[in-house]
Amino acid sequence: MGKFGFTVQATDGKARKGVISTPRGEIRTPAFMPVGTAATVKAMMPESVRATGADILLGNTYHLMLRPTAERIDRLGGLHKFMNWDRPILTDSGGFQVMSLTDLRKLTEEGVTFRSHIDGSKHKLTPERSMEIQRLLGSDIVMCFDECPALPADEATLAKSMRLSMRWAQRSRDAFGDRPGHALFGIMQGGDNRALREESATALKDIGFDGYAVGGLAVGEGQEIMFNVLDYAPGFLPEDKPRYLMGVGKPDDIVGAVERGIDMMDCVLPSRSGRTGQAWTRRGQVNIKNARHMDDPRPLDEACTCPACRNYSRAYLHHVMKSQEIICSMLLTWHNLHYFQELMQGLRDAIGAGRLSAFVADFHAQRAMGDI
Ligand code: PRF
Ligand code: ZN
Repeated sequence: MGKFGFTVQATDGKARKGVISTPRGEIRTPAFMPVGTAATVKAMMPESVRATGADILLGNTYHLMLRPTAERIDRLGGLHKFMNWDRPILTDSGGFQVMSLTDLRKLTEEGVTFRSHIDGSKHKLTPERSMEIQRLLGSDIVMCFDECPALPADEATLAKSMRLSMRWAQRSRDAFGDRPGHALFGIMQGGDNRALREESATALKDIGFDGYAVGGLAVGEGQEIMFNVLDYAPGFLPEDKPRYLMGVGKPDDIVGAVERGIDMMDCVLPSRSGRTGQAWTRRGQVNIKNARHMDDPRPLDEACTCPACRNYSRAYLHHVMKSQEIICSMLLTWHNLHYFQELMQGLRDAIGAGRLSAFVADFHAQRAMGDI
C-alpha cells in the first residue's frame, strides 16, 4: 500500500504550497475540505463535489456512529464505498460535535457519555472507541479524540482541558496503532493562551503524529483573537507535517489562516449557507432572497464558471429560493463550493509564484467593491 506523506513545494512568507499523498490520491494544499457529515455533502452528488475541485472530504464520527452506525458502514464495505467517494476522507473524532450538539453529557477522564440528538439514546465516546469507529469507517486521516472549550475561558479552565486532551492524544495514538497508508493527526488546544498552546504543541510532538491540527479556534473569540493565536501557534508545530485549522471558515478567515502557515481547513459554511440562500462571490456575500434580484437576468457572478453561474440568472435563483425548490440548494451549494475551491487554487498558485501579498491585496480590494 502507498504511504502517507507531505511535501512542501513552495513557501511565500509563512504560507506553504504542497501536496499530501495518500493511497487514495493526492491532496493539494492549502486545501479546503467540504463537510460531508452524514455521508453526504448535502445537496451534492460526490462527482459534483469533485468537479468543484475538492481533493478530500470531511466526515463525522459523531453522526455516523449514531446513524447508520460505524459497524453497519463497515459491513457495507466502508464509508468510501457507502457514499461513492473514492478519494481521501478525513474524519473528526466526535468530541467536538458531542459538546456542540447534545445536552445531558458527562465528561470524565475516561471520555464522554451523552444522549443522541436524534433519539435520546445513551452513548459513550472515549479515545479508544473513537479510534475504533474511525477505523471501521475506513477514514484516511483520523483525528485524535479531544475536548474543545468555548472561548472566552479562564486560564485554569483552558489548562485543565488542554492537558486532558493531551492525555487523550496519547491514548488515541496507542489505540490507533500502526496502520500503513492511514494517518493520525494530533489536535493542539490551549485557547488564546500562548504558553498553553506551546505546551500543547510540545506534548503532541513528543507523542508524534502524521499531521497536526490547530483546534479550539473559531469558537466565539472573533477573527482578531483567532489571527493573534495563528500568528504564533502554527510556528510551534513541525514544518514537515501538514497543519490543519479545524472548522474555519469564511473566505477572509481562510486567506488569513493560509498567510499564517495553515495547510488544511474545513467548514460547513459554503454548503450550509447555500441552503439558506447565501452565496459567496469575489465581491463578498449575496443574499439571493433579496427582492433586488427578482428581475435580474445576470448570473450571480459572470466570471464564475460553475453551472449555477453559466446557466441560470439571479432572477431564477431568487425564484427557486422563494419557492423552496430543491434545485436552489443544489445550485447555490455548487456555486459556493466552486468559489471556495477556486479561492484555494488562487492561493496555491500565488504561493507557488511568490506573489501571495498581491493576491491577498486584490482579494480584499474586490470584496471592498461590494456586490455587482
Ligand atoms: N476539535 C475537534 N474538532 C473540531 C474542533 C476542535 O477543536 C473545532 C474548533 N473550531 C472544530 N472542529 N476535534
Ligand atoms: Zn458560480
